[in-house]
Amino acid sequence: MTDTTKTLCPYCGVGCGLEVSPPAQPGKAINRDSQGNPTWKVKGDRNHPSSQGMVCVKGATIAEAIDKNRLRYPMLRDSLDEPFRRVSWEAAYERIVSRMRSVYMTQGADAICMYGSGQMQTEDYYVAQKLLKGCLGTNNFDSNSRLCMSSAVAGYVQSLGADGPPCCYEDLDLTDCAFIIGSNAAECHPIVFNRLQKHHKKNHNVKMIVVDPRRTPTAEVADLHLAIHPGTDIDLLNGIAHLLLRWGYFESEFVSECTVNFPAFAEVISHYPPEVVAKRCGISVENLETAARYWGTSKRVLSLWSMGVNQSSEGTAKVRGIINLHLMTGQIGKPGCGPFSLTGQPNAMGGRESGGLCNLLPGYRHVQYAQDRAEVEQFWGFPAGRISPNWGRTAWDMITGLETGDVGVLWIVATNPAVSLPDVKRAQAALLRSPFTVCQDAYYPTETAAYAHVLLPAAQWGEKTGTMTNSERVVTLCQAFRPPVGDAKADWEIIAEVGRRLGFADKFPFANSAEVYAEYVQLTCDRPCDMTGLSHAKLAQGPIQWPYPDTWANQKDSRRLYTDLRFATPDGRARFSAYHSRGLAEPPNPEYPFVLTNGRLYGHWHTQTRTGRIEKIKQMHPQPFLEIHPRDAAMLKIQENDLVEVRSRRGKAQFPAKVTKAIAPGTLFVPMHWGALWGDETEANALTHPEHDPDSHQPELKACAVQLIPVALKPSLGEVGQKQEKTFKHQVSLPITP
Ligand SMILES: Nc1nc2c(c(=O)[nH]1)N[C@H]1C(S)=C(S)[C@@H](COP(=O)(O)OP(=O)(O)OC[C@H]3O[C@@H](n4cnc5c(=O)[nH]c(N)nc54)[C@H](O)[C@@H]3O)O[C@H]1N2
Ligand SMILES: Nc1nc2c(c(=O)[nH]1)N[C@H]1C(S)=C(S)[C@@H](COP(=O)(O)OP(=O)(O)OC[C@H]3O[C@@H](n4cnc5c(=O)[nH]c(N)nc54)[C@H](O)[C@@H]3O)O[C@H]1N2
Ligand code: SF4
Ligand SMILES: [Mo]
Repeated sequence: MTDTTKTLCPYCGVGCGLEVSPPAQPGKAINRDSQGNPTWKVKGDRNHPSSQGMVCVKGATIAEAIDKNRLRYPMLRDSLDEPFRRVSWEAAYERIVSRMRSVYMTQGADAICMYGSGQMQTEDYYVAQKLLKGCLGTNNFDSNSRLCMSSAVAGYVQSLGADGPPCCYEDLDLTDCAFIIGSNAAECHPIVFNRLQKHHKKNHNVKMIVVDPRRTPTAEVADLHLAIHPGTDIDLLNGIAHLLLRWGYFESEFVSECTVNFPAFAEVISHYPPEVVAKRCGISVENLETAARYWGTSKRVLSLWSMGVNQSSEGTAKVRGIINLHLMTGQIGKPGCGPFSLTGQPNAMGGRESGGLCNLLPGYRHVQYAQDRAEVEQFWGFPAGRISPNWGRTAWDMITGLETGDVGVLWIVATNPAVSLPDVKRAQAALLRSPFTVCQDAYYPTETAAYAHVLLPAAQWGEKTGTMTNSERVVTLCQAFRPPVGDAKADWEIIAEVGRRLGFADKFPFANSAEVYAEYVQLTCDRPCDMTGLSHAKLAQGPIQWPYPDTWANQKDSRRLYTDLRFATPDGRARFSAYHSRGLAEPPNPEYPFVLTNGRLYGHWHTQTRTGRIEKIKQMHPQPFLEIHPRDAAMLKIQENDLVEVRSRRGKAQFPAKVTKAIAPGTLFVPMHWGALWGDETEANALTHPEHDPDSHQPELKACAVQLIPVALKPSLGEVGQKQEKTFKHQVSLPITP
């Protein structure tokens, strides 16, 4: 085979296009990985509009992970103390269907939950929504986007009337000022960041502001780094607004014609004079004024944000605070400016479009609106009233539901909650009590597999064809280039088959994912995310940005939303929000005097299921660490590389110290990537708490109060976190090659 297949990088929401070709090609040397093994050749797709041929280390090395430690066959056990045994699909389906039926009969539909992920393709998401929300009549489908983008969704919906980032990557080349808040784009969205940095370097009057408690590689290159205390973003945003108003940087015509609620906002920001704000945020008045001046004097300000904003108990208010600044300065709906959330996962956007959260329905609809429910019920052919008007269980509510016995089936797809949920020791204890957990993953072992009764092997990237939407609303067809390993199947196929066996054969007639997509896009008709003009056949010719209604013969200009300055609200006006700052849910105190934050490193992806198996990346990031300011380190007599125990009210973990001025005094940072399989007591989430935002229900993963204890006589440093995979008590060894 010599064919090159076009697809998308399966990691981050930048959504870089890739070209993949087989290891052996006529006339060429066999392509090999760093270990000398033949491997698929992956390079950037120059024709992809979003990335133009660029890739980062994760995209470039992805092929090295696709055959290692794969889950190849369905596996089953009756209880968690038993070893798994390999079974047929027939037996696995039979077990799942009979359990779902009995739980449905005895506890009701709301005892059944599916926990999915922004790494599912849109087709997978859609079939899952139809099964849970339509066939079963429970809204208990939530995804890890609850931990990721849900505050951005709530903020966009409340301020602009609909979800959907209004900007595009071209704005990175056109802006006069990039306002990067709570995002370490240099490590987490590298190709977006490179593009911005190029523009910044070339144009000396272009400004870059970074708001982050750490001096990250992103902050390193900024003109202005505001190292605010964690959780003081609303003070800062209101403080910038205060100065803009005071100095007259204010688009009164736009505000009066295109927005509502400005008076309430003006009242709130009157309480945020620079002296008060600077003190609360831990920055100088001068720097605060510089930020406001950059905002006021730049024609086009582009805000970029990610988890430092969203993962907060006031995440929605932070997002709306960013949007407020764009509204008061009229910086929206035009080239080079606007509020632009950087999506985390490759298809978190597709998940939002297809209704993949417990409060959403396909086509940017909401479970609480009667008309939205009625439209979907009718389209799916269910009687009126089938879709519940209530939010289903959020990711964390599934955990508390296991604790109370209200959850009888938990079906986990493409996420590793035994590492990634907050207060993960509590989450693990709840999973241990689960009467029936299905874990559908591409890899084995994962930390979550240890809590499963059934393991279902998922075909992963490159083994199934489906679509994903990136941060700038570009939809890419991710084409299969090889068959699934072992008995693995595409996620949508597995979910549809369970649906058929539960008695809904007529609802899942799909022969392939193109048919699933063709049905799904109809539900976007006349919605803000209208993509009725898209199909697999059309996307096979190249990626397309939405909106893309079928009334468009060819791509029109979908680069920016709201260019007519009419918003998706009933009256067409955007809404100012008026929030006072509430601060952290768990502020430091004398007993727990430090604020611990956490996040990502350039090479690793989340819980390391892939990147932990790639040599180059392991060498890049050999072990976890704790960033601590020299002053705090001196106070506690901690030296570089000393092992330190970090304790919160919920748990503890240990890390070698990295003494650095990149972190502010009083704040600490650890990476999130080291779960139980990759280290001893190196789980960031053993420390975090589940307190969440009241609107988005997104937990405040980014901050908790901790104390530090230097560990004197612990194992030598080299052993910490460097460990390769541990084996579970009852792990079966699975063959690596078929
Ligand atoms: N290399 C890599 N890239 C990834 C991923 C990965 O696992 N690895 N994951 C992808 C996913 S799913 C996501 S969601 C994104 C996340 O992308 P980012 O949000 O950029 O990544 P994080 O490192 O989680 O957090 C960003 C920053 O928030 C800062 N922060 C903490 N508290 C606060 C606060 O109170 N205010 C402000 N302003 N900042 C604060 C932290 O110091 C940190 O530097 O990355 C995506 N890209
Ligand atoms: N402390 C702390 N915790 C966090 C965060 C943080 O910043 N700090 N960030 C949160 C955020 S933003 C996110 S997005 C989450 C991420 O957390 P997770 O979603 O738990 O992390 P991943 O490692 O990406 O897990 C994805 C799983 O899907 C599997 N997989 C890959 N492809 C497929 C497929 O096609 N089908 C199936 N069925 N499985 C597949 C992988 O093998 C892997 O096990 O973590 C959250 N948790
Ligand atoms: S920037 Fe994101 S999408 Fe692009 S190659 Fe890197 S991980 Fe993949
Ligand atoms: Mo994320």
